[in-house]
Amino acid sequence: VGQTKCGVNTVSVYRMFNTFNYTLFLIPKSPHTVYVCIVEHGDFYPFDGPDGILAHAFPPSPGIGGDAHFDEDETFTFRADRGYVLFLVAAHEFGHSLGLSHSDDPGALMYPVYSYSNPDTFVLPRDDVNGIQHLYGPNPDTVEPGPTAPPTPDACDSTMTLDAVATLRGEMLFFKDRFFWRSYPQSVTPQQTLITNFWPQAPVKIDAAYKSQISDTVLLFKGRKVWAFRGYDLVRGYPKPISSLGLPKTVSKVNAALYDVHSRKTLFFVGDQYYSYDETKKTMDRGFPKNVDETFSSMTSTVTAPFQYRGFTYLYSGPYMYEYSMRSVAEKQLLFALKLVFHYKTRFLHFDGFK
Ligand SMILES: [Ca+2]
Ligand SMILES: [Ca+2]
Ligand SMILES: [Zn+2]
Repeated sequence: VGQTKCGVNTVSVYRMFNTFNYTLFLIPKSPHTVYVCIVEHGDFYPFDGPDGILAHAFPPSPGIGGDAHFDEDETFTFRADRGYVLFLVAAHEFGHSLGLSHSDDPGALMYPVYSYSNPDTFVLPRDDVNGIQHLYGPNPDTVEPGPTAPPTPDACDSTMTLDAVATLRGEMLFFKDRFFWRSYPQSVTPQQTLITNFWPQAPVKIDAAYKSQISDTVLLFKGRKVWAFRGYDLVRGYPKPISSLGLPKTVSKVNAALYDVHSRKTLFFVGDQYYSYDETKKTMDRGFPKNVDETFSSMTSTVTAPFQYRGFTYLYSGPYMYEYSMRSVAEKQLLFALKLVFHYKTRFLHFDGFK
């Protein structure tokens, strides 16, 4: 059992885990050395074998206070997306050692459920910075300019622009930054979760997403690349260039993607135009791209996220949503188009309109 020691009373402790070896954490600028304890230990909180509880830590107090213990039955890794990244678990536990309790913000390090983040690009989220500074005050040291603490997007922020929406087995996934909200038709409150909780190999801040009916995969777009996931797994050969879908090489990103259930085509929105892709033939349809407003009247701004629900097509452009009723985009049976300028949140994220 290594001796652990609390008393590291500076927020900058979080910035110092850049170099560590397997069993020993050395915290520079601190007189204390923190040992990771990966052996049987003698407190009254036994571990539970693989998974479940990964580690625990005691809040600051004399004796055992500040100690952090790690379950030796876990597969701890440095940066693999399987098992548990020791850095993330340790940083969470040392948060407890410093006096932080759990957060209900699903983006926070102190959220009680483990989720994978790439440790090489990890930045302490805003909620944790607020928490530790509430206890210890702001960092008195000069902080080198770097990435700022990412906040967790709020579903009730009416100015928010969603990145993408996808429909998956009766659920709707609303993507924003590192997160998506899952909405079930029956649920009132959508659940917010990290994208990497579902798909550890997925990009964040995606451009577009849709569920392919043909290959039973979820496709996520970012820049010139597309990722395909079957279940939780990245399909072999992905990510691929978006040009593999027949998009011209000049297209640097897809703003939005929609599988149109009526025409059974996938629509790719790029700027003020859209393409129609035939997944069965794996070819782009002739006669495209078309101007978006040729089919979706008065949609002259960029479509940022589309989806369909109960025969209606909904197009987000920034924080606004437009509702269209049509039988088929391909047949252009445009029955009527309602230009509904209201915030998406009032109707969809909160599901008021689905009764
Ligand atoms: Ca365990
Ligand atoms: Ca988008
Ligand atoms: Zn915890």
